[in-house]
Amino acid sequence: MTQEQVKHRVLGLSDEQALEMYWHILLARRLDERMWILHRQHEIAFHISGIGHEGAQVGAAFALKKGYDWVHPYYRDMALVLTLGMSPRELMLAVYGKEGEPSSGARQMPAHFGYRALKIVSGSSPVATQVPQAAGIGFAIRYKGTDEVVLTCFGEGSTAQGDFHEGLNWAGIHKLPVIFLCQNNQYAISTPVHKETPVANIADRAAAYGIAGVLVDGNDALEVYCAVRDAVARARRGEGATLIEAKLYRLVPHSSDDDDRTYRPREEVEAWKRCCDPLLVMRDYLFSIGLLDEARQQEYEARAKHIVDDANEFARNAPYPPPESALTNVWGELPALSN
Ligand SMILES: Cc1ncc(C[n+]2csc(CCOP(=O)(O)OP(=O)(O)O)c2C)c(N)n1
Ligand SMILES: [Mg+2]
Repeated sequence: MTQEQVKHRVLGLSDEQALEMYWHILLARRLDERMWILHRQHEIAFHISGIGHEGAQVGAAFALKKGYDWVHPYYRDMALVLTLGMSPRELMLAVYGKEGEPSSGARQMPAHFGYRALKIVSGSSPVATQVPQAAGIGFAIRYKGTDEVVLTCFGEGSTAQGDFHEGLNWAGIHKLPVIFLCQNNQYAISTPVHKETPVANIADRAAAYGIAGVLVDGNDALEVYCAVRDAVARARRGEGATLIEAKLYRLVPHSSDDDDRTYRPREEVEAWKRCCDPLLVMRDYLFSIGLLDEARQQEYEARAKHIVDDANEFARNAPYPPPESALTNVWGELPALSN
């Protein structure tokens, strides 16, 4: 392989950027794993995990201008928001429900990521509501005449919701600068993909709305980077929206409160872990081109452990919001409370 044939360089990414991608995948994974442990230790109430999705999310984040473009994520997007600039301490505050958590001041469930300075818009719990809202942000961008774009994410099950179709229709009619990133992890909780939709590929649905549809290997951060980068370029040129389907696999249960042994065989999960874990895909790639070696890998692991330990300590010791602040930012003017 010549230097020019090295995949990330062909895509215009430096060696440092490729390593940085791997670092974010690794850090998100270790942070996520710690949250599972904290849940099992009864330290936190709930966790919904992005394990298996990190490659797609980190690849997408690298294709955006951080703090300039808008992002309307969904609950699995911890690796995405981490790469965009939310800190492990902030993310840990959220799962503990502690004061200073940036998404909602600990009023929302965790994983409803929001961050005003990074233009990350917090979502609602009903799935796919972010899709028409992202189209609305796209409409506002067109109205203002800037070259910002908006990225929104959702699962393949969410494409059965009316909101998905309305959002894409609107984006298609008005040629809006929106990137719709579907993270197809094969399941909507216990429902397998063939019972969610009659089409083979979610990306095929784009044609019905007159927008570009792209199917990509969601386990490969570089492939997703490439697809999102091209979609961003189209959107900035005024050529409208793109629906990207990143095929991947949820390597863990739906949430801390789900037991996936009741609906999918262990062999299936193990097979996906072996072939397609995005952390290993990126690691193998970097080893194969000599950018990563065992010593550096160990150094990264130690650094990730240190950061996760620090975030955990910080959040565990942080105070809860005072009870009397429960209605802050809920009412413009506090109504009189009757007994
Ligand atoms: C409108 C609505 N229906 C049902 C739910 C309950 N629910 C939460 S997550 C989820 C699965 C969504 O699956 P998918 O869109 O594939 O995303 P994934 O969780 O697999 O990433 C469901 C049914 C909900 N939050 N909102
Ligand atoms: Mg799904």
